[in-house]
Amino acid sequence: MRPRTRSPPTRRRRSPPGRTEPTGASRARRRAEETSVDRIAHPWGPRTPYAAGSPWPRRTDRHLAPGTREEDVERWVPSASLLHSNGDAMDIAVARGEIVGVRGRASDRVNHGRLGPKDLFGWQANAPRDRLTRPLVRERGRLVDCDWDRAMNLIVRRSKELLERQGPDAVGFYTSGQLFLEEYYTLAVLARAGIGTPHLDGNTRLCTATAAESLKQSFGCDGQPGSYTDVDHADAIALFGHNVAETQPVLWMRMLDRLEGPTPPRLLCVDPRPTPVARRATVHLAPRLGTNVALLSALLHETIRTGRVDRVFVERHTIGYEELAARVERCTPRWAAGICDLPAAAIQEAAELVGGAERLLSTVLQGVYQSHQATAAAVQVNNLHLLRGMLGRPGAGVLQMNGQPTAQNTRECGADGDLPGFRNWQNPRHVADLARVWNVDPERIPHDGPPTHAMRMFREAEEGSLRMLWISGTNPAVSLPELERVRAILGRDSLFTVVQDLFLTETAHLADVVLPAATWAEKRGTFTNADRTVHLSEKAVDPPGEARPDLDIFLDYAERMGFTDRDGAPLVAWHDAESAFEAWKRCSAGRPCDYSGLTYARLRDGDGIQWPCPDASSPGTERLYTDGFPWAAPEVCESYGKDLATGDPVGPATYRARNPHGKALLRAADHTPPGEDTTAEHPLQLTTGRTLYHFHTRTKTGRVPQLNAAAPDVWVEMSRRDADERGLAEGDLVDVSTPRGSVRAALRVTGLRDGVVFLPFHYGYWDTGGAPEDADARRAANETTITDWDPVSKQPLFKIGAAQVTLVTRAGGHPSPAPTNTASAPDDPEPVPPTTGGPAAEASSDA
Ligand SMILES: Nc1nc2c(c(=O)[nH]1)N[C@H]1C(S)=C(S)[C@@H](COP(=O)(O)OP(=O)(O)OC[C@H]3O[C@@H](n4cnc5c(=O)[nH]c(N)nc54)[C@H](O)[C@@H]3O)O[C@H]1N2
Ligand SMILES: Nc1nc2c(c(=O)[nH]1)N[C@H]1C(S)=C(S)[C@@H](COP(=O)(O)OP(=O)(O)OC[C@H]3O[C@@H](n4cnc5c(=O)[nH]c(N)nc54)[C@H](O)[C@@H]3O)O[C@H]1N2
Ligand SMILES: [Mo]
Repeated sequence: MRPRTRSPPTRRRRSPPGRTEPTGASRARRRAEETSVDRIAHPWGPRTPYAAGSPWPRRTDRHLAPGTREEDVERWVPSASLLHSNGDAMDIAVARGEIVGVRGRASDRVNHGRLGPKDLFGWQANAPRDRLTRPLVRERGRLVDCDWDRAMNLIVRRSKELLERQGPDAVGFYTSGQLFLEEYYTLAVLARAGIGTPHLDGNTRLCTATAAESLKQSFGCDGQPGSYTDVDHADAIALFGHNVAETQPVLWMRMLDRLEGPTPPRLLCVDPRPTPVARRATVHLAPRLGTNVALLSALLHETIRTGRVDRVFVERHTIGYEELAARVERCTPRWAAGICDLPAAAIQEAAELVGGAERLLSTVLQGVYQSHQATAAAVQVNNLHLLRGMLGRPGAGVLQMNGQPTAQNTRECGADGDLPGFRNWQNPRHVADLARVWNVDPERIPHDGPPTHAMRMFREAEEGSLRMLWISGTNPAVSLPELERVRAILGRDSLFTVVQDLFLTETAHLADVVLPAATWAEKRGTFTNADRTVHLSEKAVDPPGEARPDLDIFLDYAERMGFTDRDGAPLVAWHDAESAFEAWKRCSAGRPCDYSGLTYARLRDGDGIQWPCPDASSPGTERLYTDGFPWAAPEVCESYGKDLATGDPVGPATYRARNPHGKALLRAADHTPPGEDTTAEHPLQLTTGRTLYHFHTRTKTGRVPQLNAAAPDVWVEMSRRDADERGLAEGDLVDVSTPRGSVRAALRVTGLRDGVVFLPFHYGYWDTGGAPEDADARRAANETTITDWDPVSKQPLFKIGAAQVTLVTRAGGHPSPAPTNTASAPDDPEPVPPTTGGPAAEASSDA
């Protein structure tokens, strides 16, 4: 029997008196009793089982600061989660001008009231303590305080100098997946039509560039086909390289509630680690790293061999079947078994699970996206759904997941290198249309080659042609691969760096100018989650000191630079979040991501709404592709496609000839081995990723007591066999080394795949003050990762590399600091105390 997640022990308590609820209806639904749960020990809270096709029950989660009573809350301010891509709707509790807690919004389509641990506790990171409150500039090698005028004038002077001396190519912008839509759009306009630079990208390049790319390759355009409500209907759910339990915990709660209800779906998990998803899976495959294409080719082979292709759908809606069928013909389960190092029978079982499904939901994330054949593999998942006609109806959907909360907006607004509104840079009519929206000459918008991707921008900075880099909402000195190189680039005298952040991060330490930004809850704006749901996030409290919303900073820069349109009027003609949103609506009108029907008023008064929403009467669009693939039409499509092996763009003429009527594209690819394979010197495969309790480089979650205590320091995971072979035991301090560098970490022995080691990438140097030059202090996973990327999406390969692990000192009985109730659970629980949060981590749920 597979272990079932035990219901957490709960404490009954009476509902507090005087609680304010938004509507009479939710008051009526309120239970007399609430349960209180330690949400560090029991991250997913109590279960509310439900059956296929019935609505997911509501459950309102809340957490208030110790000593704060419900009646102390003066205002509940609407927002949504900002520490992952799920977009869980929540209200922020405010008292005496401070945030004092949060609660989930029960009426919202996304979460029906639930919140994950990062959202229940993460708001504490806003508190001023060590927030940046004034701009800083570098003087004689040191960062010193200054006022906004001086900092902005310095940036403006440098920008103008560079534009004059070298032209727009000297200036680059590297932004985020964590700002708001209004901010990205403003940045895209000023970078593209103001400066006129091709160098604008987001950290979304490291994150879900492959999600966007795979959608373009298969459907001609970005846009998530599926909806979270597909979980309510699916009879099979397949997760490819996606640890949803830890990275979108509320989406996992929805799956758990189906699993615990009548008619549970069958679950396929493809992941080398024993994640909470793997533990609940009907079939768990733990393949050799970097073999996703081989495995998926075998699943496609079996789909065809067993006659499970939906011939009518394929004929009517797709092109490329013959080529795909020919390509996977030899990809039998036995063939894939050799490459993936899995039993052929297990692959066959997985093929049965997806092939026998009538309502299949698949999700894809970093185990696929951060690998050497990222796009080729992600596209095979789309192929599986196209072959089986599993799109556009309840339960049949693909979620090419996002990771960051606002990554969808980075993409839509064109702050990720693409043109805003999913316009096609190779289509002159799309460029002309954008020029019309902006009232500029089309030639002013750079479009004569593919947009510069982030890895390329850093290369140009290294070579000295990029002379100014403005970094907003990202911490590349911890999150980019091969950190020694990244530090050297950011520290170059020839590069003028501006860093716009909340804290003095590892990256800010290397900057020439540091701008203090306001963040979530301190500013207003909208953002869109992984299933296209748009939420409005209102300002709840004032930012600390002189910190300003990113939008204000960008508007200020545009004004000081004097950017104008072709009539001499201001290029950026808006002045606040709502007017920026209205400007974006005009840019999105008629495009697939159409926001025309949304307004701040509508989003404020109701719950999240999914785009496209073309007019005021539209309720939004739950699923895309309910009847064909209109956005793949040559005149509409965002991309004419790329060669899946080389990434070379396909030209418009070829696309038009191949796909004149705009059908979905079945795209074939061959498995190729990863560039860096294991050797005698580096005999282990290294992968990196996340844990439930931390977000990225921990600038927020590292400052939250409940979250930090659950995973306070770096560790490395290894299987029992590999540990025994090296004479290593739980807690031993080891060096994990690759040809790039090494990390010192405490060993956790787990049930992960033999031959693989895993490092969490969250731990940098800001809170230890350690210097990476010192072997003892080196703890950022990216000291070890390689500068290389998927040829199609240009996403770096954080999940593939070769490493060795060697003993530094014995633990002497001290276990590693890794959590015990996640993928890092020890294979032998005996010597390791369980992860708990205690009274400070109690949160209530009204179910
Ligand atoms: N708690 C938490 N949640 C987050 C974030 C966070 O930092 N912390 N970040 C957010 C962001 S930006 C992102 S992008 C998402 C990422 O969310 P996920 O993609 O779910 O997270 P990862 O841990 O990066 O990787 C997922 C899994 O890929 C597996 N994997 C590694 N190599 C392979 C392989 O070769 N094949 C397959 N099939 N699987 C492999 C790993 O074992 C791992 O369990 O999470 C979002 N949510
Ligand atoms: N080895 C390895 N490396 C990885 C990954 C991996 O799996 N393994 N995953 C990659 C992925 S998927 C991602 S998304 C990246 C994440 O990498 P980063 O983006 O570098 O990580 P964060 O820590 O989220 O950095 C965001 C920064 O923005 C700041 N910030 C937060 N809110 C705001 C705001 O409103 N305004 C401004 N101006 N700043 C703000 C935060 O303080 C923080 O410094 O890491 C990538 N790197
Ligand atoms: Mo990400």
